[in-house]
Amino acid sequence: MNRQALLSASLSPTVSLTFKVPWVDDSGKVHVNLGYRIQFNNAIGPYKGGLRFHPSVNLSILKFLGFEQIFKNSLTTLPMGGGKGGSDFDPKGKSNAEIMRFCQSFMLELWKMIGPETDVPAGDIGVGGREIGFMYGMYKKLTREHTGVLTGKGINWGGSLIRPEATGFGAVYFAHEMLKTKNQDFKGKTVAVSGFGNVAWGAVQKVTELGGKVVTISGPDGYIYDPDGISGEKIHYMLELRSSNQDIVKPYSYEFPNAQFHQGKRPWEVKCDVALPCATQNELGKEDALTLIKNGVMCVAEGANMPSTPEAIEAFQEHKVMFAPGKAVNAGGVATSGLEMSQNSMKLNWATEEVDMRLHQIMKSIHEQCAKYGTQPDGYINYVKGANVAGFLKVANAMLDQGVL
Ligand code: NDP
Ligand code: 2IT
Repeated sequence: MNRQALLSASLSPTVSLTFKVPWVDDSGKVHVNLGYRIQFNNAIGPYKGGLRFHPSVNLSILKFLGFEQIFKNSLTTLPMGGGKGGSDFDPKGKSNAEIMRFCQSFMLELWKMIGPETDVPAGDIGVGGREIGFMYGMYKKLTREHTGVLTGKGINWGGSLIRPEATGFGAVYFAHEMLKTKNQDFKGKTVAVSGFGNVAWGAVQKVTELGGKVVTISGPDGYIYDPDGISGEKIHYMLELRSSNQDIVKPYSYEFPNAQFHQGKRPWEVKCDVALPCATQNELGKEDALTLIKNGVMCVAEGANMPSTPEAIEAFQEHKVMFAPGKAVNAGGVATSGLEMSQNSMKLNWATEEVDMRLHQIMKSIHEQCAKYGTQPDGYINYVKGANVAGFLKVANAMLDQGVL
């Protein structure tokens, strides 16, 4: 069989569906958004990946996210293929009832192509526990089945403990493994985090637990610099800000007067030892990378999907700064989704300690795989190469085993 032809055929998704999502707002006005689901590759398990609700969503963005998801899911060591989906719907400023009507309408189309052994969507930007609940309710009504078709479910109806924190916790476990290669840890380290969503929140919490000081968070309006560190009640306040559906971080600086708000700026100008971009794609460019390097950053670990531009990654690698890509660093989210699927199949719930222990173990194993395939003769670990090679090999071998499909 021509291996190259078979593998290059896989550069296109198996299925790429676009559908309309009509919904009615609280004033009775009808809106129509576009919904998408991309089923990219199911060589090693059912299609698996998040749903993103954000006005910037289009097929092109979902295709790159779905492609990355294939290799991320392979790295987790769990049997999950790659997919992604979402809508250009903007949840910002919408009422609870509007979000519910939108999610129900979205699922009225999506349900036909998903299932616990076929395709298992989850959350991403703009999709958290509330949205998963509304979509799950509609799926259940349409199919008359209570199954593990979505992950990120509520803890009382099939969800897993630790899933909300998992991406951020996993990212910090991975960064900790990176630091360990230099006989270092988080104690006493200054850490810059971007974003203030689901991933950023878990990362801030875990860095603080491990003895580091997080000094920044950010939103699309700018970033907060808090020299006293973002911990304790401040993390709870960050969650409150997030649940207000406003997507601005400025109010943090009114609540905690030592904190400064930097309008329209990114956190990468702050002096830090570790940088964790946790907001969105292309949020860290070459100039940001050079500023971080000048200020002595030693480790950059991507909590978000593709937040660093290719030029920024090149700069980190040229200067031998430890840099690891999202597909390795943020794989703890989907890995814990995989653990949720296992619990659903067995119809039981693991305790917090058990899920956290498994997550920690998976992140260590991903780090080992990256080091195995990415360590250069001079000892520098090229985590981008390591993650790509390790993730790809498993999928490619499975595809070759299964033939032309
Ligand atoms: P959330 O929706 O919880 O938070 C993302 C937040 O970042 C939004 O409030 C968004 O605001 C904000 N944001 C968008 N652009 C910027 C920007 N340029 N600067 C600062 N903030 C910005 O999403 P998540 O935390 O779930 O996702 C964050 C990233 O992590 C994404 O790249 C996602 O794909 C990735 N990820 C998420 C996983 C998960 O389990 N949730 C798993 C693995 C990766 P606004 O809406 O106004 O733009
Ligand atoms: O980008 C990602 O890995 C996610 N949004 C989580 C996907 C999942 O299926 O849990």
